[in-house]
This record gives sequence, structure tokens and C-alpha cells, in this order.
Amino acid sequence: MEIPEQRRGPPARPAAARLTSGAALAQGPVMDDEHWMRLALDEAARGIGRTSPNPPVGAVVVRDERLLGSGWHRAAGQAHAEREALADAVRRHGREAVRGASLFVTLEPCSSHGRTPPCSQGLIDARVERVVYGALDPDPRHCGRADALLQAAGIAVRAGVLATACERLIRPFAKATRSGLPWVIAKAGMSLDGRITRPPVAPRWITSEASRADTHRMRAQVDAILIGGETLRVDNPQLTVRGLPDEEPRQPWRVIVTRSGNLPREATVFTDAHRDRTLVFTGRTLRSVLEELGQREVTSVLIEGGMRVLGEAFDERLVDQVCFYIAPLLLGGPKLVTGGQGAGSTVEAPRIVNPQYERFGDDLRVMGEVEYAKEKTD
Ligand code: AOF
Ligand code: ZN
Repeated sequence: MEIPEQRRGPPARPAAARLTSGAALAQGPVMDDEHWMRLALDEAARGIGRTSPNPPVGAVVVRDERLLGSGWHRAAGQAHAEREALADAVRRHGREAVRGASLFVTLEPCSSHGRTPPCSQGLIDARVERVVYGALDPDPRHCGRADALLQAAGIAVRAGVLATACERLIRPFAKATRSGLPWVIAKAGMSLDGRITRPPVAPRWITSEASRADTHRMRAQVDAILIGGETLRVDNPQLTVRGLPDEEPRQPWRVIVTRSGNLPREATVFTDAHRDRTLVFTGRTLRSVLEELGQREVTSVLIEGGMRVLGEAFDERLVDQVCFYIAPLLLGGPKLVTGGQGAGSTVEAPRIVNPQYERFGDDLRVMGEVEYAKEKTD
């Protein structure tokens, strides 16, 4: 959904493409706002999983169809993407070159002091001529304020460029900001008939190597991985990020929810190098655990099973997104991937909106956001 060009203040300039001189046109295709925003999105992606409680954000500085600088928000407490990109452009081309340039950023520039000074003022001070951003900042301290601030300083503003992609990037931040709960992804590997085996044994895993490698990419993008006590007892999983090009991947929290508190003290999560990243919650509802994680600035959680925890997560409407790997084998038997009460009927069942299907080895990955049926009013 594209938010129309702002009408308040000085008229916004049309897309950069239409301002390009004939000389530049002769040199090659003209880049439009979407092109530069895609670069900003690439920058932002570098911060995924590292910026909580802040969102990942990327920015580029452009002038005369030329990329002057780029940057991304690396971690909470550090410079915002806009300041990183401006500093990069100044370092490469000098302060003068940035004057009159355009800045593309995936998120609305912030407009009041947090841990860092407001970006809107930074953009005004740098004297950029135009600011193009993707998503509105859901944080009420900033939401919708940047346009008037920038326009009052004579800067043209365009909002909503590649808004869907920019909003997708900040889903955990947006949910945590609005509800205090983290963004929850249910992850599971299963047979074609929705079963799992216990314990999973190498070399005959249910899912392919490609699926399991993908799981590590998913883990690297979240703040916490959550499992039930039974999964810990039976699988003794490591729940770490492994095998990625990143040499020192950040390890998410490992969260164990248990009814009995009866957990083996020699389990890997209590004894390995990351044991200080393991949290145990005993006798708590999943919702209250997620609320507490939200208070600890966890904005995204990957639930990796087992059946009871995933069942409760769906029954309580706590899951926002699924990531299921379905392997072409038939296990049969009683070990289902999710338990819980389940939906009373297909009408009441949660559904995946716009499911994306991707092949990983011989497996199919089904990924998408969960939509819950309306609560019954009678
Ligand atoms: C931006 N650019 O790169 C990010 C923004 O405590 P602070 O100063 O880091 O501010 C955090 C808030 O700023 C955060 O809640 C969100 O609203 C916004 N994040 N804004 O202009 C950025 N990361
Ligand atoms: Zn900012």
C-alpha cells in the first residue's frame, strides 16, 4: 500500500527519475525511488536480529543518480541508519556533496530524543533536499511527525515507497510496540502426515539438510528460541545459531517452559558456552512468559516445539507467523506436530494468509502470517 505523496508544506518534488538531466539520461537507465529504496532495504537487512528493541533500518544517500553513502542501524544505543548513511556519504564525498542530496530510509525518521538524538534534526542539519521513507514508525513518539518537521525546513518528503517490504521488516518491532508481546514464529519440521519422531536421530532426520540450514538462518533473525520441557528432555537440543557465514553470530535467548520444573541439569542448554543465555519458566502460561519476554525487550520468538507448547500457542492465538518444513515421508503414529484443543471447525481454524511455498532439498517450506477467525460473539 503506497501512502500518497505529502500535500502539506512546500510541494514535494516528483520522483528523482523525472528530475534527471538529459546528460544523465544518456548515460543509462534512470533509477527511480523504488530502486534506491531497495538498496536501503538491503542495508536494513544487515541489522535483522541485532537491533532489539529497535527495528532494523537501512538508508542510502543519493545525488544526481549516484550513491554517495549507505548505512544501517547496528544495535540499540548506536547511531540510527540515517546518521550512519550521512556519515558514510560525508566520509566519501565531503559535507558539501551531501547538501542538496536525497536520503532514502526504510523507516520514518525519528523526531524526538531516545538513546540517540532525533534523525529529523540530523537531516535538517545536513541540509538534504529530499527525504523518501518506506514505513511509518509505529512508536507514538515519532509516528507521523517527521513530515511536518522536515517540510517546515524546506525538505521535500515522500512516504510509503515499497511500504509493504519496509513494514515486513519491522513486524516484530511494530507488534512489540503496539502490544508489548513479541512477534511469534512457530517453526516445525514434520512428515507429510504432520508427524514428528522422538528423538530425532542423525543421519535420518525428518527434514533435509537444506531445511535445517534454513532453520539456522531463522534462528539468527530472532531474539529468543522457545521450547517446552518435554522437548528439552527428549531431544536435548543446542538451540544455537550454527553454520552461517557470520563468524560470530549473536546467540538468541533460549527459553524453556516447563510445568514440572523437572529438567535435566546436564542438558546442553544449561552446560554449554551460552548457558547464561538460557531462561527457564516454570508453571507459567505461555502468554505470561511472552509478556515477560516482551518486558525484557525481546521482540521476536521462534517456538520450536513440542506439541503441547505449539498447541497452546495456537489455541491462545499467540502465533503470528508459521515456518513449517514438510518432508516427503510418512511417519504415522501418535506424535503429532501440534496438540492443544485445536479449532472446533475449519471456519474457526487459524489460516495462513498469502502462504509462500519454497523447496528446501526434497522438503517444502510453508511460510506466512497467521490470521485468526473472528471470536464468536454469541
Ligand atoms: C530512525 N532510524 O535507524 C531507527 C529508528 O533510543 P533511540 O534513540 O535509538 O530511538 C529508538 C527509536 O527510534 C525506536 O523505538 C524507533 O521508534 C526508532 N528507530 N528510527 O529514525 C533508525 N532504528
Ligand atoms: Zn532516528
